[in-house]
Amino acid sequence: MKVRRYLRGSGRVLAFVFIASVIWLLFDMAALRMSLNDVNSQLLKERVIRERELLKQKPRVTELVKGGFKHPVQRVRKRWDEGHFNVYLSDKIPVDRAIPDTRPEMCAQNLVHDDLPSTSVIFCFVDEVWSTLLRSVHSVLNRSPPHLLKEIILVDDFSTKDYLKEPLDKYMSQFPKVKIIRLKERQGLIRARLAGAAVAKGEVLTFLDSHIECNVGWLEPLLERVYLDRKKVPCPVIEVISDKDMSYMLVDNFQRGVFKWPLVFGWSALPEEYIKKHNMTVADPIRCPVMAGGLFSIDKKYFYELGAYDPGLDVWGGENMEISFKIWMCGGEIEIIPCSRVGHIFRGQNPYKFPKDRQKTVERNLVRVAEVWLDEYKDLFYGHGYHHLLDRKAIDIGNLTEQIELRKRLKCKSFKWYLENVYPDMDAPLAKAEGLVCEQLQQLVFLVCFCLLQSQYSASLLHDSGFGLQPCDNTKPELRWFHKSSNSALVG
Ligand SMILES: *[C@@H]1O[C@H](CO)[C@@H](O)[C@H](O)[C@H]1NC(C)=O
Ligand SMILES: *[C@@H]1O[C@H](CO)[C@@H](O)[C@H](O)[C@H]1NC(C)=O
Ligand SMILES: [Mn+2]
Repeated sequence: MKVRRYLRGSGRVLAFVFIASVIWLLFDMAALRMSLNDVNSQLLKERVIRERELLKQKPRVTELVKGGFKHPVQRVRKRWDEGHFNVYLSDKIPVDRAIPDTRPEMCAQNLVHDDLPSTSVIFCFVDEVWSTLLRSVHSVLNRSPPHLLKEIILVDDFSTKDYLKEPLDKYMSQFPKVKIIRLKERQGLIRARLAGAAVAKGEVLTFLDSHIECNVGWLEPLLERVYLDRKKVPCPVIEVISDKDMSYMLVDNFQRGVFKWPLVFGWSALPEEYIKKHNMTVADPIRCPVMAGGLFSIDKKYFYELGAYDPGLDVWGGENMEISFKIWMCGGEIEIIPCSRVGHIFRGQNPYKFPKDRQKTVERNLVRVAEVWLDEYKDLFYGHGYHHLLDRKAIDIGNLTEQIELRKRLKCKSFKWYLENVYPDMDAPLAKAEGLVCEQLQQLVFLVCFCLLQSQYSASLLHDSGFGLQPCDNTKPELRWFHKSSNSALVG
């Protein structure tokens, strides 16, 4: 009896000790885990800061796509050309991987209306890499509130890869929201988007590139802006997925899309004074003179009111200029929404074939944009080395009547208004060249009229000295002027 009681007693003690140590162990593990989390988030933060520093030193995107190739792995190299990024690595990474939530801190607390419009997400692709296409789709499925995501429309612009046919149909059939449209011949990005928009059922169209990853909470802030004003066209911040190691990298704050002559898209930070004057925080929407073009949301009805894209534009190029000028000049606004973030693989070059001569197609598109939207400023466009495009016998830009009518019908404002109100820090000198040789004027602020006439031109224009001055006239090859900041030679 005594022994048993003793045993029971010691059993109790043992049990107590056991339970106590289990509790202690659990406590210890929790503490360890917390500190690990701390270390992890600290590491992430440090990495993000380091990457931000790195990016600051570099021009935003160019350096990233130029940088040397460092993986000596044969297999990586072999598969690089399939997409002009690390396809081998991309195939190894889960299609629904986690990425760091890079939003400014206050974004997570932002409230949105509970009756936001729904959206159709439209991906256009041609011969996209399997794993990146899937990762793009999964990121939308996983990080969009289901009630706001009406559907995902995949527009296959006549891809040649077999895996994008039945295997893609089969894979996507497990997601009722995903629809696939196949174009019968290669149409190019612009017409592929129009084909996607034509079947979209959501109230808002959201266009995305097919090698992206949407970040946490990417959709709500975009739809909130459209909800507040249907003429707002919000774009997410485009972050960088490294083409070499697929890591997700931050970009600088306060970046917006701009253009330089002759209508070349680029990024530039908001001027410091502007940020101060408007008390802007890193989470505030940023007015954006030109959208990059790949990623944006737009009210569907408004998109069609604006005439969608000029259907005369071909394949790719200039369409972001066209829709940007159209939106701003015809009463809308383009914004970059820092609380909405989407990573994008910037590739060194397009992996797929351009159906026509790439340079010629883009130039032709830009001429259409310049002729319809730039008013008197189109001289600046041509003056920056595009003078050869004035020769309408050499380049057929198509019929502009409908686009010009559209601009009248929508009562759109002038390009001068756009420059003054939307992009006031742009250099756009409207010093109309009047036959003055003004070579001594430095910089790009003034137009240089260079219409020195030499003796091969009609003698009546010449003075005794063998050269003469004439008002510049862009319609005559010998009297065209060139912009001094342009890289092209001053003599045409
Ligand atoms: C910015 O903040 C200052 C003080 O914090 C205030 O006086 C000023 O009115 C604000 N400006 C704007 C445009 O909100
Ligand atoms: C251009 O299009 C308009 C209307 O679409 C048409 O009336 C006009 O004849 C066309 N011009 C040419 C040169 O084809
Ligand atoms: Mn892209």
